[in-house]
Amino acid sequence: MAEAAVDIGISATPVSVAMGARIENLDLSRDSGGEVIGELRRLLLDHHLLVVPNQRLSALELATFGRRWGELLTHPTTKHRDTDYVQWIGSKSDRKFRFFRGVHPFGGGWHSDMTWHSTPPIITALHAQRLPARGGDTAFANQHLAYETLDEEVRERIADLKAFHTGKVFGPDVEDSVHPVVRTHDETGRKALYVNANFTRHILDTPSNESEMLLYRLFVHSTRPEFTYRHRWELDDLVLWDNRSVMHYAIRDYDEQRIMHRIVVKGGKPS
Ligand SMILES: O=C(O)CCC(=O)C(=O)O
Ligand SMILES: [Fe+2]
Repeated sequence: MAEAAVDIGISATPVSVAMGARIENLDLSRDSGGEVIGELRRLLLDHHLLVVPNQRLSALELATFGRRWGELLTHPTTKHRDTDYVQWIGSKSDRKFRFFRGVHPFGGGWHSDMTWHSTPPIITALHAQRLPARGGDTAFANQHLAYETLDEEVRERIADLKAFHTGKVFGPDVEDSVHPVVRTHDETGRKALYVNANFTRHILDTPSNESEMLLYRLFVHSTRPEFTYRHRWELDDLVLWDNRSVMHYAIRDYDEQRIMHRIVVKGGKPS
């Protein structure tokens, strides 16, 4: 009865040209029945990223919300104290993190989540707990647009290629995987580039210098500003994205503490 009474005329306002929509007037601690989740799923397939502001959810409530979307994965390095299914993403207030040299292992550098996993998460949700006064945005890049705007000749060249992704940045026992360079979204059928500078090391059956040059070319193209949206966080924002469609980059330009809670929803094997 309560569920049927929910008005699911959820309104979604685009947040950029490349992707994303903002959903107002939703309280996910209350409105998370099947119809709401179904509508959010549809919106996520259309927009690839959803910003749902003003969500007050504990870590356990976030995990409960996440389970409505599918099975949750854990992460090797970042477990929340209340549940293994929420990742606690934070840093000590320590200047050495600002403008971190190279790629910071957690979220710095463009990536789709956990592509080193054999069945990487299709959806990630990030919930803002504590934010610096300025900075700490997250950037996103639409990989359907990236794929669709490649030269025809490059699209043909990469059509059947596979790439090796490593999880060893998180520890010697974390798995590695091989995935197609072009991923077909299993729900929309749309193709996307699926390589990233954090975890993709080389292209299979390709001489190493050629593999390196091709990956470099793809990495540069895939993050053109035209494909991006940059999210400026407010406390209690919940942002969900589809890892089959977008890459993201946590921008480490701040000194203060920034804390996020995260859940990741398991997917199938990319194809
Ligand atoms: O902290 C962020 O903004 C994003 C970190 C990240 O890459 C992730 O949560 O998957
Ligand atoms: Fe990430």
